Amino acid sequence: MSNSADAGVVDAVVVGAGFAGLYALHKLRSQGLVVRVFEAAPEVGGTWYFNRYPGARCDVESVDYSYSFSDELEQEWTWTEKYATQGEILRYINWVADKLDLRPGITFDTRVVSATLDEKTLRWTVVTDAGETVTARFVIMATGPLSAALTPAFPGLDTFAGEVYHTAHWPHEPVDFSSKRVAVIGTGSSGIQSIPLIAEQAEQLYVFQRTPNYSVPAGNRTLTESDVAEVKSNYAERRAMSWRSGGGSPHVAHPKLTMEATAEERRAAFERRWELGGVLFSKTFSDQMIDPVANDEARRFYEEKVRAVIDDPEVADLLIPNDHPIGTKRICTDTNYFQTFNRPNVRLISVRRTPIESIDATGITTSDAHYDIDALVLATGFDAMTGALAKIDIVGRGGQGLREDWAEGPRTYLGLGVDGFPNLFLVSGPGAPAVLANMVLHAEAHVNWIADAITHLDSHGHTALEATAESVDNWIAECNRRAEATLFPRANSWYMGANVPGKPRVFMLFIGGFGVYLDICAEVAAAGYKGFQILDAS
Ligand code: N01
Repeated sequence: MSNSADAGVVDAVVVGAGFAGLYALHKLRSQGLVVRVFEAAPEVGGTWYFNRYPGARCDVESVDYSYSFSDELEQEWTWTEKYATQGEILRYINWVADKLDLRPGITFDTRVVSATLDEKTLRWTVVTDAGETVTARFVIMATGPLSAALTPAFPGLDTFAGEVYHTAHWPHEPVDFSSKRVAVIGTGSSGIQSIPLIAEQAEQLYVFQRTPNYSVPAGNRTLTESDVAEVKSNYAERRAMSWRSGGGSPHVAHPKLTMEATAEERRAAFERRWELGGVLFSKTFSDQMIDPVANDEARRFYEEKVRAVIDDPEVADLLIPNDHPIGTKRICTDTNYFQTFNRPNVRLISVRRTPIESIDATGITTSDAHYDIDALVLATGFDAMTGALAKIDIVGRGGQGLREDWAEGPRTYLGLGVDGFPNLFLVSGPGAPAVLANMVLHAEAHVNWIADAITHLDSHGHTALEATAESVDNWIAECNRRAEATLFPRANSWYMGANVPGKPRVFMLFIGGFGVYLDICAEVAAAGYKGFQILDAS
């Protein structure tokens, strides 16, 4: 049988051709499996294909947010900036896809609509929106934790006569906001990255903020030849540190706890992290996300820095969060975000004070005003972690749907397997560190684990692996126990499902650290896939 994008009976179906899906194709194919990948977009790239809004960059350093499995890839590709733009990351992904000849295994412009288990054969029947049916022994969901964009149900949104853009579905042709009155709704990472650039173009920009967010300057810069040479000569060491770290990047917290350090040491440590830039500020000290006193030290340093760059103290009051500890929502990574509010053409509107009531043909009406606009940008986020999976009818044992199974919150073992769904594997699913870690390394780790599990099954003549209900229950309890020991549950974050009306409030991630998590996964495998049943088709 050919290992191409037209086989109807395959070993594995992979859903998604982002970082995770592409690596899954490469890895499983190199183990001799026949693999089909389905991708909704016309091209590879996943999140980096869709999120092409102005200012879109990754908040993990480029040299770390790249595949580690091939020395050749590491040595041949040269990143140009500390934090890569969406465009550069997409070029990298395309380059890898070409180099590894991945495209022939991918069916583009095609969504998987259902995956149904045959309990007797333990094979899956996968159906696409093109009407194609494929059967596979393994289904690998590389659908991404942040791929189901969320558009709030603002009354009248569909009557707006101007242009509407969602940051996660940005057009491919350039959008010109010059001479336009523009509104941005949402001040998460996507809003905070795009607002400064839209402000430079627009005649007038209205920023509608519901919850202020913590954002630390990226400190982005061009990488010099010597920067690149140093990374390339030490890549193995850099990766080794990343694999052992809390978040998949080669940075370690200060050796002391926050309040064990002297005031000078503390300040110097915060300064160093501020210079490093972005999201890593939440890991300056190891107790920062556990101890409220430690967290408040970081928050006060943060507030001082941010107030210093905002001209109007009342605007600063609105922009500085006061409802959640710093880092309990992902810290945003910006370039000139707060300075943007010093511009005469930018106005901040607090949706908490004056809620959006409706949208009409001409603009946005809040409880106290109407704003005439020509263009509307929705930077309103995602139905994270579960949204993309919920769009697919995944039907396991006894006709049980995954959506129904997860009605009270996602249930997984290790974020990899689900009871009742043998040989269905999630990549970076709920219950894994996922978005708390470097997603490229995380995807590699998951795919490697899945590939090893397949080898184990094959070498022992077995058909399938299925998490037991008990191991799922225990893993959820473990994730909850670890989350409750931290400050994370104090925020109404998308980690908790809090941004989607009606979504169950559960902390959806494993918070014990990337290195610790990888050890647990390795122990499970070494113990003969402890917590999984090993099954044979009847
Ligand atoms: O989405 P978000 P995002 N009325 O959910 C607001 C990754 N990412 O796309 O906070 C008014 O964070 C909402 O308000 P509130 C990264 O992991 C990474 O920005 O719910 N406002 C919030 O302000 C990130 O965390 C990068 O009160 C409404 C905003 O919309 C994740 O993706 C770049 C509203 C949504 O913010 C998500 O980021 C971009 C309503 N009805 C994204 N509904 C980098 O690597 C929602 N909002 C740098």
